[in-house]
Amino acid sequence: MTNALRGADIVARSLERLGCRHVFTLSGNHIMSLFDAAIETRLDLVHVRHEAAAVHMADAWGRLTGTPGIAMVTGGPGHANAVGALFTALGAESPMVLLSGHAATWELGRGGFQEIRQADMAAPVAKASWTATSAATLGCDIGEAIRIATSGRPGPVHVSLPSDLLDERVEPDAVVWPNGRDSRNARPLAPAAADAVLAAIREAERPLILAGPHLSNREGRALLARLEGAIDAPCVILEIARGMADATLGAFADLVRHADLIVLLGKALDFTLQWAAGPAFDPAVRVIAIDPEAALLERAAKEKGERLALGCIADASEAAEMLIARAGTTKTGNGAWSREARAALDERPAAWATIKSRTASRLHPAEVFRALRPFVERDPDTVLICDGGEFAQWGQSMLPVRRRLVNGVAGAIGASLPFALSARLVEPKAPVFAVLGDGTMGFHLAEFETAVRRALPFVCVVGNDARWNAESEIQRRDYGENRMHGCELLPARYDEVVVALGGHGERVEHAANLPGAISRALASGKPACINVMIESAAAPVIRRAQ
Ligand SMILES: Cc1ncc(C[n+]2csc(CCOP(=O)(O)OP(=O)(O)O)c2C)c(N)n1
Ligand SMILES: [Mg+2]
Repeated sequence: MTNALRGADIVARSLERLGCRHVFTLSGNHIMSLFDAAIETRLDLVHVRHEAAAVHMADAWGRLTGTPGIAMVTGGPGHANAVGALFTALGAESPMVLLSGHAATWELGRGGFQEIRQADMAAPVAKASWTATSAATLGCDIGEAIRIATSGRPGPVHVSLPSDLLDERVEPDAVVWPNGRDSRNARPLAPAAADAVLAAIREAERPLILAGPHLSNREGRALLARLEGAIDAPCVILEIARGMADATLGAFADLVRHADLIVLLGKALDFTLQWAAGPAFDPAVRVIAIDPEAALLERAAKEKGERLALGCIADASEAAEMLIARAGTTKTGNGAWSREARAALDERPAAWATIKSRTASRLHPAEVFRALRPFVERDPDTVLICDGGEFAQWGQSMLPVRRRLVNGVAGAIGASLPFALSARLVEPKAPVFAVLGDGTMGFHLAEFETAVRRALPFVCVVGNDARWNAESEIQRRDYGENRMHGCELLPARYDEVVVALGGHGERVEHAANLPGAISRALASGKPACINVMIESAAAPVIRRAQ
């Protein structure tokens, strides 16, 4: 039995074999065997202060690299804490795997320590969710989880690992190791289907290609830019819960009403696009759906009826490559429409260049992002993270970047600080900025300790208006000025909290002081918080005068 491996060794070595480096984790009884097994591998355990943060970090890793992020948490309450964060990863189509410790198989149904139906709990927020059943095949569980997470429409996968299987010893020749990463099964777009899509685009006068969050990373954006060039039709990513009202997309809402053909390139037909129906659309608009999932094509067929011109099963990126290849040198689209579309997407109100706060010792969000813009533009590898309600929406629309992480279609606030730590692990040099509201700052403030401990510098810019303003705005609009309550906060010294945790912190009350504060935060080389006192401002909405 001397060469026998523990189940925990099989899990750790399988992760290593499949190219995983960092494991975002928080310790707990059920997974201490995995912590022990990691010592014999090159795995780096990045241990954090809340299980949801571990999931958010794996999510950010998945989004930025396209390779699976790995989170590992303990069973029962650790798993329960982690599950909520999967919702964000699911909405963002992020390839990641959550491994949760779990009560021993012999305890199940007997009131075991922290026993709960973990796989059932994670199922609605995961692409797949199961409990491992044998020690010898734990490597296959890991391989299968990674394959599912990275295939088709990427997304989170959960596997629960019962503690007795992790402790069990298996003879080496009985271990079934996972296949390499190449086992990902890509679904190409058939050439004939690509030709049919291109013919429809050629026939249309105002075609619009819409992609989902999966193509929002640097590589996805570059691919869409190539597609736009090859077919001469605008390609747009819908990646946040505000959908067509995303101010990042400029006057998109005014553009979309003129489209006569919408090609969904792996973009789910959902609320973000108002199901391509209603007053925001031309009633005659036709839709083509290209999607890796048959269920989503069926959903599109049900929604659109005869307006669905074509439905094809294919991965979004594979389909984009095939469309580029088949488009060849014959221009497909309509140059004037493409130029008009780009102008609408780039549109920003001229007033944004000069808006100033009307409140003493408070900045307007536009002043904050005018100051931040030159710092963001300095390095093309800069990572921008936007989180929270109204404040960060200004940042999203005012800061042009190739690499950014946003709350996403899930519309869940709170992930930005874990995202920033993970982004720093992905990107060793270029600045990482997190811009977020003061309410949102509270979700994972303790991760500054993780950032200091692991020497992961980034700059967070908090827009401090002492309220959950997105919800205050709803109260003002729907219930009246005199019925606004339950959304106030203190103008707290988040900067001082960060200093206490070992980082750099400053408070800013005047626009003139912000550039200096940003320079000092970057130069500190520490995780930094610039606590900017702002006046509450509703998120920007860009509409052309009708
Ligand atoms: C997990 C989660 N909880 C609650 C909400 C509802 N919500 C959306 S924005 C927001 C307010 C955010 O406040 P803050 O971070 O201070 O940003 P502000 O709107 O004030 O700029 C809230 C509570 C949500 N989207 N996600
Ligand atoms: Mg706020």
